[in-house]
Amino acid sequence: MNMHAPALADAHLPDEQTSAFARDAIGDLSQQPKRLSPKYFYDAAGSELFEAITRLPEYYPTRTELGILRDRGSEIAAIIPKGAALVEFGAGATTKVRLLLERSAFSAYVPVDISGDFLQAQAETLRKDFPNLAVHPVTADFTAPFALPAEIAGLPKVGFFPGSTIGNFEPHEASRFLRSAREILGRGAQMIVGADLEKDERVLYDAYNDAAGVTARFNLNVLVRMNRELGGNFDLSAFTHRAIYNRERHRIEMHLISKKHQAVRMLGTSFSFRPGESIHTENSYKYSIERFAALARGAGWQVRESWTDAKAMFSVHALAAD
Ligand code: AVI
Repeated sequence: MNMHAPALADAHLPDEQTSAFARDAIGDLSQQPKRLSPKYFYDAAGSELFEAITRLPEYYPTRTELGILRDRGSEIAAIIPKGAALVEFGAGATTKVRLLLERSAFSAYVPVDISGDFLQAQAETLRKDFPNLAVHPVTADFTAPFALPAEIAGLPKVGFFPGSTIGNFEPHEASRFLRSAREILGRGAQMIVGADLEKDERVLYDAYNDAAGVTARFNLNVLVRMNRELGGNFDLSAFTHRAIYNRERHRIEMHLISKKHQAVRMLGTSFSFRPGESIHTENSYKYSIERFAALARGAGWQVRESWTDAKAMFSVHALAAD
C-alpha cells in the first residue's frame, strides 16, 4: 500500500505537476551532493516570501533594477520600434513591465508563464490600465519552445526578462534559454534582460542572509512544500539556511544544512543526512558586463546598450538578434 497517497490526493495540484515535483525531488535528493531545483520555491507561500525579500533593506536587486528602468526609460523607449509586441518570459509583479508600457509605444503585451490563473488575473488589470494595449497571455513553460499568439505575427518583437532570473540558470541553461528566446521572437527581435552584477562580497552575503530571516524562511519553505505535497516528514527545526558566495564560480549558493544525523521519509523512500550535510537549493550567478555580453553573443544576440545604476550594482541590457 502506498502510505503517501492521501497526502498526494490532498495536494490540490494538477497530477502532472505533482508527479514532476515528486520525480525531481526523489531524483535530486538521491544525488551526492543532495540538491533541489529552485523552481520549487515558488508555491503561493514561497511567492509571497519572495515578494517580501524584494522589499528587504539588504536585497538591492529589485529596487535597483526598477531605478534603472525608471531613470533610463526614455533611452530604452528610443530603441523600441513603434507598435511592437512586448513578450515577457515569466510574469510576476507587474511593476517593472508597467515602466516599459508607460514609456514606449507597445501595441501588444504577451506575458508567458506556467501559472495560467495568475496570468489571467494580471491580464485583466493591465487591460483596464492600458485600454489601447492588446494583452495575449500564453500559458507555457518559457524555458522550452512555445508558439507566440497569431495576433502578433506581423509586429516587431521585444522580449523582456527582468529580475536577474537569468542568474538562477546554470550558464549553459542561460545560453540555451537566450537561444530559444531568439528562435521564438524571430529575426529582427530585441530583448531587454536584467542581470545582477559582481560586487563586494559582503553586500552579496547580506542580500542572501538578511537580518529578519526572510530568505531563510524562503529556503526552508521547500521542505514545508515537500511535507505537504509529497507526504515528507522533514523536521524544519533540524535544518538551517546557509548562503555563501562562491568566488571562483561567481555565484551565491543557497543550501539547507542538516543540524544532525537524521533520516527523512518521503514517498516511500528514506533519505539519510549526516550532521552538516547540505541540500543545495539555488545558485544565483553574478555577471560582469563583459561576461554577460559574451553569454548573449554565444546565444545569437548582440548587446546594443547596457545600463547600470550609479553604484554598478545591477545591469539592464538591450540585445538585438544577430
Ligand atoms: C528570483 N531570483 C532572481 C532571486 C535571486 O536573487 O537569485 C531568488 C532569491 N533567492 C534568494 N533570494 C532571492
